[in-house]
Amino acid sequence: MFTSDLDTIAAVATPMGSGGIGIVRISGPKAVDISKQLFQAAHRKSDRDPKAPKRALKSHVMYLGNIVDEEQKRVIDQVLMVIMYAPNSYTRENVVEIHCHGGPVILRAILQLVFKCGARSAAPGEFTKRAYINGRIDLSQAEAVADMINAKTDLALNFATDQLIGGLQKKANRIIEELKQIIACMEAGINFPEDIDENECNGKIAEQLKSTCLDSLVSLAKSYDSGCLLRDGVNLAIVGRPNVGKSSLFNKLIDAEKAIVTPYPGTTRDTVEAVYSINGIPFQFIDTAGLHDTNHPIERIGINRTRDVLSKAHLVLLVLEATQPFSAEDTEILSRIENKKCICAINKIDLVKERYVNERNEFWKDITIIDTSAKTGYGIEKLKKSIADECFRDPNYRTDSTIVSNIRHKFAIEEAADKVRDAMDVISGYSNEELAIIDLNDAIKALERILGKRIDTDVLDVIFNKFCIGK
Ligand SMILES: Nc1nc2c(ncn2[C@@H]2O[C@H](COP(=O)(O)OP(=O)(O)O)[C@@H](O)[C@H]2O)c(=O)[nH]1
Ligand SMILES: [Mg+2]
Repeated sequence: MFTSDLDTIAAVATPMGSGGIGIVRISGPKAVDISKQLFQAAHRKSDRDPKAPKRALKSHVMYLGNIVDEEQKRVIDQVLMVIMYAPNSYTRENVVEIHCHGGPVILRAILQLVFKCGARSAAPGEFTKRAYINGRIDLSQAEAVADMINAKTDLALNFATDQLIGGLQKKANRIIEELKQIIACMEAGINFPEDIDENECNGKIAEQLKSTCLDSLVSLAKSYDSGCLLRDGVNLAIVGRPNVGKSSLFNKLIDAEKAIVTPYPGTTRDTVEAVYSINGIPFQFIDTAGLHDTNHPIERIGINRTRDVLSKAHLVLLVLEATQPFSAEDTEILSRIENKKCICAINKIDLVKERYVNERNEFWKDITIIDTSAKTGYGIEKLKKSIADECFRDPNYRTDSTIVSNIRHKFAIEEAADKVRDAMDVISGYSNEELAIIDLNDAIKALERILGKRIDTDVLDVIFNKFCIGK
């Protein structure tokens, strides 16, 4: 049976507020012994008679009983308790879960008792770290657990779940296998040169490296931009001249009357923010005071804030007014957007039969323009769709594909891709094949780091410190 020489850890696994139930989790060699010290099963005579020998509780069965502090002769709570014997548990160690009533005082009291019986407080993510150390999951899967817990939308959850069930692991392992086979083939060429037509073989190897390894690595690395936006959300700043309807559109986009709207220019003094998801993508919409020049001291502060917001924005919604021609002021605003991704809404379309915006310079050729009316709701759904599409223009992006959303994975994949490119250069230059094999082995090592092989303990600490306690 699997044994671990690690000590025994415990933590509250549920949030520390009030709730229907709360769970104290214990993992390690002393977990079962601790459970015997503090748990008295309700329907077992042996537990009620302290002199009777205690029979072992079955694995993965919930038992009703009391948590008793023997020293103080006090029942703390009536609970359900389950033991999961190693290796059939989350950590692959003996794990005990005490499902008590969900109050912070109860949870704290039970946890203190567990500590008194011999466990120590778990560090953030330590249960998952043990699952990784004890070989139940690889590092990419452990990281996915944190992403799942922190997922802000269904879509972000989908990608994290894909990683947890081994999506990235399978891709990395497939490429590692391909690389190993190619290395074996090249080594055969070195050892038995007379059996192999070198030109033909080199051509085939370069081709194979590109199609089975490099292309996949490049597209995985590219998915990182989308992955980050999905995980952390997209900052979208709404800018435009005063009174064009920025705040009105903001309210429409988030389906709430959050920003103040009046007919008076300069109403929005400070930035107003709201989180709202479109097609499963979390957006942080930011209504701004605009970017125009003003002598009003309060408005000027708001406009400075707009500049900060703009610098952090992933996407800009430029609002123009359909009743007015494109002006020098709009050109000025455009120049401040610089090279950010941008969508344009021509608002107040309800007031005109035909809109302006004739001046299509270079800037406009890539910009999606949507006619809207914040007053009637015209074009709002189309605008939402364009906003979501703009973030994920990459044709490789599909909702069922594996997406890299972790910078550690991205760096490892890029390093592997660089090494494969180096090897391809060596092969096509007919130089020393052994050098190419070294490059390909380095590519394998980089990919294995994603799965947690040969990884520094410092890196592990950084990864698991981001988890919550009890996970
Ligand atoms: N007719 C019409 N009026 C609008 C529309 N959008 C906003 N307004 C009005 O325009 C004025 C300025 O709107 P506001 O959202 O405060 O503009 P902001 O200064 O750009 O934030 C208000 O009186 C709004 O009711 C629209 O699509 N059609
Ligand atoms: Mg406003």
